[in-house]
Amino acid sequence: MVLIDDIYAIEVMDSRGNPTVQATVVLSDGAQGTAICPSGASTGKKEAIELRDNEDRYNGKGVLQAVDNINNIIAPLLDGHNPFNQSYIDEIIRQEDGSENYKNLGANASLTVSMAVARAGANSLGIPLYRYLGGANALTLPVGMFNIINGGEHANNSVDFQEYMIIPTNFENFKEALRAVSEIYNELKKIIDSMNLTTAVGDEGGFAPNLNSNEEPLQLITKAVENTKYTIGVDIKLALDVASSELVNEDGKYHLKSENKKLNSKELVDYYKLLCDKYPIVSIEDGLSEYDWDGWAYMTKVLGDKIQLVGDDLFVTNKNILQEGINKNIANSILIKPNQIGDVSQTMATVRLAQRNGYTCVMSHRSGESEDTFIADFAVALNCGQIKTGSTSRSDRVAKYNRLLNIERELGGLGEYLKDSIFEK
Ligand code: 2PG
Ligand code: MG
Repeated sequence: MVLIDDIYAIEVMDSRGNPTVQATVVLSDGAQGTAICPSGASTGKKEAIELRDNEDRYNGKGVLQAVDNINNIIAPLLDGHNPFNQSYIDEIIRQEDGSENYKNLGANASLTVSMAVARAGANSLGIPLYRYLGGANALTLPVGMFNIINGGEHANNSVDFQEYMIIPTNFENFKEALRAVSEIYNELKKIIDSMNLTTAVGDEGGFAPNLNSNEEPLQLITKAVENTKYTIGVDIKLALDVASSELVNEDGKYHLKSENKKLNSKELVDYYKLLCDKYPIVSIEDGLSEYDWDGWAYMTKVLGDKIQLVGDDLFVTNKNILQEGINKNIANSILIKPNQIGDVSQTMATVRLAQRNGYTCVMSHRSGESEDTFIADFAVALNCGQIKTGSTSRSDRVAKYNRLLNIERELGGLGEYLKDSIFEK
């Protein structure tokens, strides 16, 4: 029987130049799995705890404590256990931590080991990770949400909304969809350049120019699409991640600094309605803050029958919070970020709950990423149907898209690409 033989961790770099955790799991048959933890900037308050050292080195962002927890606590704990029993492995780590949110061992320790165990298991069996995690049913290539203009916490520009994404909805496969996005992305670069604005990119590889309103990115993206052979509203639809928890001030209002506006929930929803009437927006993430559940109920009532309303900071990939949202008719979709909950099997449980209740699932990167492509396989494994992992630039972002290209090739005619059917309401 194959058993866990060794686990070790080190500190490595993430895409923002901050340290993060890498863990390697070695099995008794010699198979190995390595994983690297992502890290968010606009984090939900109820996310599992990312352990940072808060010492001098790396301006407090060191993760030596989390690394140490893996090397000295988790490794001996899992030694000799069956690597193929993922939920049992995760449960052992959770029990040892003893909290609801991995505040003792760190979710950056637990998740990284959890992912590395899954990878080692897949490698031991000689099958791809998506097949290992999803079985024979893992056949769905996700439609991408590509963040091509960055604002909010992900860039130092004047745009308040965090992410402006394009969704290639009218393509036969992932490969052609990706090509369209790349062509539009490069067209957008020309447009921004011609306005004498910077074409430097933000954390997720989208452009981050200073603009005069939160609508202007939509205008520029529309123009970019129109300059290509693709049709806006038919081939390409739009999505926003407002990350609005970051916009709330002490007065309880949403401050849109670029427009000098202070809006209450209803006024902000009215603003979205206006934008949705003018542009082919099919999805809005964190349109209201994680504390504004009354506002969310209103937004779901007003926009929920037409627009995918994604809860990110709102649900933090947490099954119990999602259940509360389902009970209260809040949102109709959930963002899935494994490090918000801290292990692979709890992430899967949240996806199962969402899918059972008709909530769509969007697999997601964090703004701090690495070359790790776990989420690409995970999206296919869970038949999420959607993924967001940045623009078509920066290796930390395209690594995931490149992985999906390879999965698509591997699946051949058996793979399913959902096109826009996923947004039909
Ligand atoms: C988000 C994410 C990813 P962060 O808000 O959806 O795009 O950002 O990782 O900074 O939370
Ligand atoms: Mg978000």
